[in-house]
Amino acid sequence: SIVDSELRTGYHFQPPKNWINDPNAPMYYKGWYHLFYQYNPKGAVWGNIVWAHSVSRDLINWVALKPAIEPSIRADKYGCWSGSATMMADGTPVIMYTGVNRPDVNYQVQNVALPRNGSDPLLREWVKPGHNPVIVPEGGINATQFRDPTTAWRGADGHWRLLVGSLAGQSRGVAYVYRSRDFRRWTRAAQPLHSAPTGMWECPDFYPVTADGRREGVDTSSAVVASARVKYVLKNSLDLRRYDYYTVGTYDRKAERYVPDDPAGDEHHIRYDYGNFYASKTFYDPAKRRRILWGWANESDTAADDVAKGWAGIQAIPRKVWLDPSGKQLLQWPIEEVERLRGKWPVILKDRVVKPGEHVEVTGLQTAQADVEVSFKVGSLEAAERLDPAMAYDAQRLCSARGADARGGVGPFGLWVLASAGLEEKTAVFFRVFRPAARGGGAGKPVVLMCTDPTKSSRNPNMYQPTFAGFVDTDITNGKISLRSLIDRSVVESFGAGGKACILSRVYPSLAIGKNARLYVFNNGKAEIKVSQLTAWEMKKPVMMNGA
Ligand code: DQQ
Repeated sequence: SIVDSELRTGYHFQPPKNWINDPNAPMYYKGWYHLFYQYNPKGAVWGNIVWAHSVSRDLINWVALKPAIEPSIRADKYGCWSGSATMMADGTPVIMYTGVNRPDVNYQVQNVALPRNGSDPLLREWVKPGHNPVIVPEGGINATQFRDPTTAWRGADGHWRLLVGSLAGQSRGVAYVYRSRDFRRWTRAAQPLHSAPTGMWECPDFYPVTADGRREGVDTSSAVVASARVKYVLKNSLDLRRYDYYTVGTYDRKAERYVPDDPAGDEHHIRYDYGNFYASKTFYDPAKRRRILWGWANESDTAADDVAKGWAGIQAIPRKVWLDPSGKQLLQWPIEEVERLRGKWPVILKDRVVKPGEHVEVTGLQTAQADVEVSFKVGSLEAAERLDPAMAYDAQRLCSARGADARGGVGPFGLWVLASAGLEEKTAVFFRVFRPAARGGGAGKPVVLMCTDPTKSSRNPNMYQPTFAGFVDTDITNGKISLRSLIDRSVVESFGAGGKACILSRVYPSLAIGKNARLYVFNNGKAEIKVSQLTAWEMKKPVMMNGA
């Protein structure tokens, strides 16, 4: 079993001990970023859930405060589950969260909590008004699958609207709309905002994005949202599959319904992240006019090891999100503040050819805790393998069937991170390029697959080491593609093609830890590739203080 302290993350958000899950109610208030999250004060497994609370000036260095919301009223006696914050017109935040109010079944209601003192920028104390719960399951709603209220938005009529995730019948994921004039009395709209046959929708998120190619974020309740230059994103966390998928579409305000642009969007399952990333939530940051995404990454170690380590769960590095110019998907990039943790002297590799079968070590720095950016240039796409039409929609299967060590045509090429000296241990983050499956003889653009293969990441037995993969919607005909990996001891968070596809993976090396972790560029394809530039920085530890 693995209990090495070298596996605790260095710069990802993590409390000193115990279990954490979903990020809750992220917000910016009077110069401080607030992060709440699901937390078990009593151990490293899920249970006894309260809202832990941390604050930061820069989303990187954190001060832990005492839990903000704990079971204390009838309507949340058995758990304070996920929820969101909304800024009232006067600038004070309100939190809406799910309370579990029965010990025998997880009967769920929605409650509000208000700051005791709005002039405290740290918002240390939260009070629960006596009129809780404010939303209860009625009209045939499944009371045990009814949770995770979103940030509310205000319509032109001045009324608030928010979503609650649910399950209708056996298998329909639903986002119910509730309306209120005063954030106290809520009425459900006759029709849900949207639904799809995907199973329970946990942690819905619904927000506007600018549709004119700018990276600026849009506030959920801003006046701009009524303009044509805004699109909407609806994200849901699929309880059954444990991943977050989203669609891009339009919000029909009159009908109070959301319509995805791609009618098959709910089946295609574009994901924020093709790895370990769940129950995420965005918020609008007025300080830097951007939308930021927070997601939770669970351990993929055994529960017994979690208990032995005394901790479980991390938050991914916050990502800025904006709409790709194609309008079809989002782009994601680690918030710029994380770059302040980079050491002064990066190691740089320039114009280095990596021949078929070759690997090149990047030396001169510690890489257990590092940030690596690479731009690759593929010599020729001639050698690209033909995509098996049977696999054309299943990145995961394609990647598991042909792991990083399987010789390919164009690729696999990419990085081996957290690698041991003898390469007994390594986590591969890579690309593989295919010729499109011949359909009607037309030659479409090459298909780019991005994968993380952790099957060799640890010599320890009995680990859950799923291969993760996604297609990257990028044009590689000029041979160019980029990769960035945030490596942090037991997490590898990677961004392909400038944030078109992301994969977060948890790994637990036993040899490739601390100073013994190495970094390589590898090429297991037939085509030569060139590293046009690789820049690798050691990452410093941020300040994680206890201010409780
Ligand atoms: N986690 C919370 C729920 C949510 C789930 C409970 C998602 O509110 O649906 O800890 O991870």
